[in-house]
Amino acid sequence: MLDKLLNAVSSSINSQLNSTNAKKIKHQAHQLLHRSLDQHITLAVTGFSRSGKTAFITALVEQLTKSADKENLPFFDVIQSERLIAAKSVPQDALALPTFPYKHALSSLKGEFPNWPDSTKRINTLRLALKYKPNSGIRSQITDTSTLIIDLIDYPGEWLMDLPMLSLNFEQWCQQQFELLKQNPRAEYSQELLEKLATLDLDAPVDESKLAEIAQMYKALLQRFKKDSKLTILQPGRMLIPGDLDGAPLLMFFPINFNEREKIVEGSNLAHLKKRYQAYIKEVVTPFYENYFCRFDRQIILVDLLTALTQGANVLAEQGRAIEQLIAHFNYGQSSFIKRLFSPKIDKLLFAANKSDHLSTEHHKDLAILLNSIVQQAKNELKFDGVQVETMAMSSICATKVVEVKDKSGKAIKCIYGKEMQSGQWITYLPAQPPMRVLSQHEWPKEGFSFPEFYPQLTFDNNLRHIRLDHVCEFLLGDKLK
Ligand SMILES: Nc1nc2c(ncn2[C@@H]2O[C@H](COP(=O)(O)OP(=O)(O)OP(=O)(O)O)[C@@H](O)[C@H]2O)c(=O)[nH]1
Ligand SMILES: [Mg+2]
Repeated sequence: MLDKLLNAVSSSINSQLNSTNAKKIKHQAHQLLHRSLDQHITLAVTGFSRSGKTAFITALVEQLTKSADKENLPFFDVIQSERLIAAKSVPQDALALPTFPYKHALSSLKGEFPNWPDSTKRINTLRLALKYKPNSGIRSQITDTSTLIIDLIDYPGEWLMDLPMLSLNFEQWCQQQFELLKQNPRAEYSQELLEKLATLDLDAPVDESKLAEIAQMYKALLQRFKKDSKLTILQPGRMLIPGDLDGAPLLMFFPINFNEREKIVEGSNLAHLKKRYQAYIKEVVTPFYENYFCRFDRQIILVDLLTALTQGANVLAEQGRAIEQLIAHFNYGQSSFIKRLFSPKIDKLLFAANKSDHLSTEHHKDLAILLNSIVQQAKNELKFDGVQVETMAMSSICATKVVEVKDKSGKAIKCIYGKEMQSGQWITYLPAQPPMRVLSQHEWPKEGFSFPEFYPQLTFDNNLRHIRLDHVCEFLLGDKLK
C-alpha cells in the first residue's frame, strides 16, 4: 500500500521533471516516508574496547534471523504475539563502508573449537530488516505487513574514547592526560616516559626524530595500559588501532607538562605537537563523529564490569568516568515526529552489564544494581530530558552454563561450567557475588575479585545461547514493531 502511494506520487513527479531529478526525489521521498512512519532506525551499539559490541551484533543477527521463536525470545513481543514474519540482513546504504563480517564472526563462534570473533580493526556496517504484521496505529490501518530497517555500525572500541577529545584543546588535553600519567595505576609504568619528557626542550626548533621517539614510547605505554591494566581512557585511540593512519605524522603527539607556559614559540617542538593534535581532532575525530555518531535513534551501552572488577578499584572507577565523558557526546532527548525526520535524537538508552553468564544466575541482578549505581546520575539527567533509560544484566553469547554442585554438607550450590580461556580446561567455577555499588580502595576485598573468561559454548544442536537478549530487543525495538 505504501509503495503504491509512493509510486503514484513519483509517477506524477516523473511527468514533470527529468528522470534523474525524479529518481532523486523519489528516493528522498521514500526515505522521509519510511523515517516518518518509524520504519527506519539507527541503533548505536556503544562500548569500550572488548565490551562485546561485535559479539552483540553477531548474536542479534543470528537470533533474529535463525532462532526467532517463542522459546528462544519469549519477551520480544513481536515474536511472542507471532507477528514477526522474518528477519534478514539486507544491502546497506553506506556503500563506502565495509559490511559487518557476520559470516566470519559466526564461523569462529561455531567452528570445531568455538572461539570469539576477532577484535575490530576498522569501521563497518550492517542493515537488518524485520518484516512484521503491525497490530496498532496508522500502519495497521494502511498495510498488512510492514518492515523495520535497523542500521548498525561496528568500530574499534578504542576510537570511541577519542570523542571526549572533541571538547578539549591541546592544553586542556595535556593537563588531563599528564595528570593521569602521574597517578595510579599508571604511575608505576610511566616513570621512563616522564623522565624522557623532562629532557625535551619544548621551545627548541622542532626535532622530528625526537618527537617520533617519544611518540613511540607513549604508544608502547598506551598498549601496556590496554593489555595489562585494561584501562579505558586511552587517547588518542588511533595510536592503538590506527586503521589507515599507521605511521602518519598526525598521530605522533603526546601529552606534555603544560604548567605555567604563556607562549608557544613558532616552529618549536611544542608548536608542532599542538599542530598535530589539532590536525588529529579536525581530520580524524571530527569526521568520525559527524559521519557516524550524530544520527542515532536508540542506543545500547555495553559495559564489561566483570573485567574491571577483576582489575581493581581504579579500573572500575575509570570506567565510570569514561561512560560519563562519553555520554556528553551523543544527542539525547524526546524524538517527535518532525525531529525524527531532520535531527534524530536518542530517546531510549539501555545500559547493559554484559557477560553476565560469568556469574551464577542469582547474582545477575547484583551486576545490574552495580551498573545502575555507576550511571545513576547520568540516568537521572537523561530521564529529566525525556529519555527512557533502563539498566540490565545480559549476555549476547553464553560461554558457560549453570550447574549444581553439592558442598560437603550436601547443600546444593549453583556454579558455572565452561572452557576457561587462560588454562584451556573445562572447569566448574563458583563465581563471587559482585558488589552492589562501587567500593572504595579501602573497602575493596584484600584478595580482590576474579572472574575468569571462557570460550563461547554452543547448545547441543550447535546454536548460540543468550541471556535476556529478548528483553534488550523489546526495550530498544518493541515500540517500533507495534
Ligand atoms: N561470556 C561472554 N563473553 C563475551 C560476550 N561478548 C563478548 N565477550 C568477551 O569479550 C571479548 C570481546 O568481545 P567483542 O565482541 O570482540 O568486543 P568489542 O566491543 O567488539 O571489542 P573491540 O572490537 O576491540 O572494540 C570476547 O572476545 C569475549 O571474550 C558475552 O556475551 N558473553
Ligand atoms: Mg569489535
